[in-house]
Amino acid sequence: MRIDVVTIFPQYLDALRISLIGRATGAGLIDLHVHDLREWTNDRHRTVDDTPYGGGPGMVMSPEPWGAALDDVRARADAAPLLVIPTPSGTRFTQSTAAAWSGVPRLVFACGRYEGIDSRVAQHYSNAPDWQGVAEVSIGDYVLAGGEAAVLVIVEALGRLIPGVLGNQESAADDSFAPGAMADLVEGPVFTKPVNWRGLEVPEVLLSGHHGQIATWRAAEAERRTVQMRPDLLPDPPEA
Ligand code: 6GU
Repeated sequence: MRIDVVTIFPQYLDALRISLIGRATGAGLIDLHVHDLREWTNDRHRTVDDTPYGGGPGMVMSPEPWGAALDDVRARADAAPLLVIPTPSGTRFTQSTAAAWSGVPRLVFACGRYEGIDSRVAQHYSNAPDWQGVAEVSIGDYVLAGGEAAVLVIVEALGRLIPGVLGNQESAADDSFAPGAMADLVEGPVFTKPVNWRGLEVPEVLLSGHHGQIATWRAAEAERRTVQMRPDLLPDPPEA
């Protein structure tokens, strides 16, 4: 998979060069390219924003540098990309979005700052030939200062679902929210050695070697933990 990220803070994305995603990039499973939006400005101050039409606080990112950057980045590989624009006003990015995008050959991320990117950028690329469309997504109901932290989240979530990125030791099959039996449940508690730590014992069943009983216990714990921590995930959620 090829991933391009356009941002005014390229160093913010350095975190993608370490840990699991860094290893996947080193192994050739992810081809990561980070670009500085200001390289597509022409003025002495490398301006990327302007005041909002209609008035109001803050600044809006101008469409011109974005159009120039995205056209250029598009041309650097053959595959038509999906353009992802992280924004608190987007549709929710979920585990199923991550699973779907883990199979997309090419993603381009446009990181907005300030009050966001002029809306015509999303409009233009959603109808542009040589693009697979535009996804405006939010990672949750809070406001970040820019899209960069959201891109770290999104790339880590989808990257670990690319075949070969996780070893067998770290299978994604029984993650919280994984499709199948555990869909819409969070994972239950986990334990390792020692069997007694500060007077707290590991549940007996986990020491029993009874795989059937262990699976039943884990399913019940996932259910219990979901009720306790995430009642909104249950079929009939109580009013928030
Ligand atoms: Cl994707 N971007 C920004 N700036 N804030 C957010 C967000 C994204 N998701 C939640 N808050």
